[in-house]
Amino acid sequence: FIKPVKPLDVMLALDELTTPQKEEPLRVLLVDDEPDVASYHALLLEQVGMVVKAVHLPSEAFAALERFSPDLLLVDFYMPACSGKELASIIRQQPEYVGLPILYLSSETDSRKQLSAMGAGVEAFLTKPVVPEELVTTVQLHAERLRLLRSLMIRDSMTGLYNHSTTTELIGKSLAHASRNDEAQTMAMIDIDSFKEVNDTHGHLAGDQVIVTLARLLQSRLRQSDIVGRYGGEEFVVLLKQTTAGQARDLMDTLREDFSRIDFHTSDQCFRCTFSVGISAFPRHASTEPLRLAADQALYRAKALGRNRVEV
Ligand code: GH3
Ligand code: MG
Ligand code: MG
Ligand code: MG
Repeated sequence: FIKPVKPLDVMLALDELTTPQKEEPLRVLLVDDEPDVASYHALLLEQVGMVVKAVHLPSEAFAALERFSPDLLLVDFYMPACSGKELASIIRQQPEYVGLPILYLSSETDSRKQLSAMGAGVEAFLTKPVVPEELVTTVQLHAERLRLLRSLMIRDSMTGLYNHSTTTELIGKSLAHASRNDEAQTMAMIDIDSFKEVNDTHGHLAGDQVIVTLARLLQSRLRQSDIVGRYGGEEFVVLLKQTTAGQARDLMDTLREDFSRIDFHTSDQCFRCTFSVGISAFPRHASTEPLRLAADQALYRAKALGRNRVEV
């Protein structure tokens, strides 16, 4: 899994990552008792690239919510088994769906009835027959806002990496999985060297640029399945799946070398930066806290031995 190293590769990978990453298509769950109506609405949304699942009974909605994990729910207001309002109220009571955008779709045009239906805490009431552009735009608007809110909660806004609490949670889950499958995993704790000096010499903005660049380097060179988080200011944590300490050391050493060759520019100066790494291995350290502690101690050794190095 160690990709070949050339400074050019690093810069290319960084360039790719400065452009926004391709978004996953929006997912919409549709609940409508009339299959023809449902497929027409599904078609309108699929035409603009969304992924749509339609169910025809309100009772099917919960299983579909769980399995399909949509970004938005589109509910028919009048259905024989249970009204859209009843369904929306029940869904809203579940903590995990508190933020899920719910839109009604109905032939009901009486504004008083519409207003009363909104009492269930839904975002909008669209009337049938729907204007296609209105459906698409309203769905996009609400679903994208939910995506943004979710991302703010789990990621660090500066780098886009997982934030501290998400990183800790994901590492816990990953180690539990590793334990069940007798899998070797490795933690790497990364800390930028003499970063206070970088800030003092080149300014806070240049410092930020270094942090973002390192984040992108890690994200572009590690596997999709690895966990990469910003643990604190200039400190990052990586959990490498199916990787021994020796493999992790080689990989981190390659990244360390690549990073140290990147030129950072301010208006009048060019500078370089390094980082140090501490590595610890699971199952030698059998849970998150001992693993983190061991990585931290290894990092401390790397700093004490002169920085710009990897210690296990
Ligand atoms: P060492 O090699 O021992 O790690 O030295 P250091 O200077 O990197 O360590 P120290 O922990 O003393 O300093 C870290 C500095 O990182 C202090 C803090 O102001 C800075 N910092 C933390 N978060 C950010 C950030 O988001 N942006 C910038 N520009 N600086 C940050
Ligand atoms: Mg109906
Ligand atoms: Mg630090
Ligand atoms: Mg530091």
